[in-house]
Amino acid sequence: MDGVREPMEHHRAATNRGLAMFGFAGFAAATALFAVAHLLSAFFSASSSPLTAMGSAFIDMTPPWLKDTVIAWFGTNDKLVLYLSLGVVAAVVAIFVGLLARSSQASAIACIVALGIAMGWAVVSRAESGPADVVPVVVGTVLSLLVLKWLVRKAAVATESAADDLTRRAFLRGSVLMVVAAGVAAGAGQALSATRNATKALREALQLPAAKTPVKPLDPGTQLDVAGLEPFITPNEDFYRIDTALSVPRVNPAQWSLRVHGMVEHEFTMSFDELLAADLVESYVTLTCVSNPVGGPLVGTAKWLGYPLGLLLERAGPTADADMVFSTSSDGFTASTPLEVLTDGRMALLAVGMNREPLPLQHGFPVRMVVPGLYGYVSATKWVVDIEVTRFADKVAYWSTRGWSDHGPIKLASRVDVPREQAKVPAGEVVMGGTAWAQTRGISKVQVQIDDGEWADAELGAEASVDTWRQWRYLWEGAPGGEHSVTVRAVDGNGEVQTAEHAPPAPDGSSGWHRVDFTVQ
Ligand SMILES: Nc1nc2c(c(=O)[nH]1)N[C@H]1C(S)=C(S)[C@@H](COP(=O)(O)O)O[C@H]1N2
Ligand SMILES: [Mo]
Repeated sequence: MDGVREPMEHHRAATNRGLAMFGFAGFAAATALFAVAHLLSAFFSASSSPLTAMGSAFIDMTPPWLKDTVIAWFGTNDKLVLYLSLGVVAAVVAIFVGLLARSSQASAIACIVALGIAMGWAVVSRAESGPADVVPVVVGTVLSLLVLKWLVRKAAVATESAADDLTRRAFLRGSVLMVVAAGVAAGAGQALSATRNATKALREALQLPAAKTPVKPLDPGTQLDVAGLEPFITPNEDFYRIDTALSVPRVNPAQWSLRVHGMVEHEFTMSFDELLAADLVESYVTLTCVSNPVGGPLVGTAKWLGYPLGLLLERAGPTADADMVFSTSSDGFTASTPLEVLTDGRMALLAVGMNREPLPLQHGFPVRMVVPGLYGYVSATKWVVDIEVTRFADKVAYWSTRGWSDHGPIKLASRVDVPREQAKVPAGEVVMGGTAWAQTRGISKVQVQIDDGEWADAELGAEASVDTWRQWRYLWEGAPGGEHSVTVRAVDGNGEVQTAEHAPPAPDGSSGWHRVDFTVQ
């Protein structure tokens, strides 16, 4: 009696098969969510993967006795046990949501959205997460909704009474495809995070050599005593970051090398060890972004450790008709730096250290360029791997092909940090302060103007070098109540007065005086 069944039995088998299909649709949707979120998390903080975040949240909520029991039973496999348990719970929930979708898609969608919110919450509540770290969970959740909708439709068709093997196979093919694709995504995410973490660990383990030529200790007078003034040395974690990299390049120092070539007598390639073994120097340099608006924050000062680019080029021996150094980063960014700037004796560096640490990953680990006096886009190539000596007539760098000037000397600028825009300050003595920069020329004077009054000289902080900014302070005694403004302008080491003429950042840097409006109460 093969192939012939009683109608009731047949009905029951079909129902069971239907349940299995809907359950599997839920499972596949959940797999898509975790896998895609895990893949994307490689580009965000480590805890942006929902599995990691939920695991960490779970560990934090576990009572000590349970933690001790798990560790006693499973030893160092405790994390594996945690992930497996989470996986089983997630699978059960996912199957339940799939079954729910059979009778009510709306309830299933509501469940997934609620779970997405819970996972997003687990992610952002981790100490090391920022708001952007929810992106993987959000994308994963949206994707899993689409997968569920798609597979539930297929399952519905396959469980109709008129359904045949063809529709059932279509469902099977679709869901297996989803799970396999999810596996591939999760594996890729795992591999990506592993290289990321490996680079982080390599950086943390790296011991930079001391400078052969240390810079003289900073004069304490470089830092003026004004509450709210940006510090003279910008801490690495507060240093502005500008680059075209969607995800921070991960360069293994052991695999890093710099190729120096082009219009030179001797081409050569340098390894990271060779660079560290060279005579390194230190210097304080203020970096500035060409996109910094008047009064803006895209400027910072660090103590850099590196090898002079002038010596590197001397070793290569540029030919007489070369006039430009074209540097390329591991991710394809390029900058054109005038050759003359790199050989005129200023402290242009192939830098490995920033404020006594290896370069942070987002600031160019393991090697970047730092050139005093030029905006970053024509000089400060991070993750630099290639230096070609060439001519402006022959090559155009990344931002210059997009309308920015191919030369980028930093313009004389000054800024009011205190009082802040729209601040309310008590009457009497108003303390004002800020900073001014004209790298390679230095700052010789800063003046402030209250409302439409006379320009008055501000007090200057000590000068660390002509390549750094210089702080200023001004006390306004007997300030009357009401609305006021302060405008600042600087004079550089050559006696040039900062221009009042307003220019936007494009194409070669902003200009104009910074003015702050505030109220004396
Ligand atoms: N590889 C790479 N290097 C780069 C850039 C970039 O986009 N990619 N941007 C440059 C620009 S425009 C600036 S202002 C500085 C900023 O350096 P920071 O992020 O360390 O402050 O890096 C420069 N170096
Ligand atoms: Mo920049």
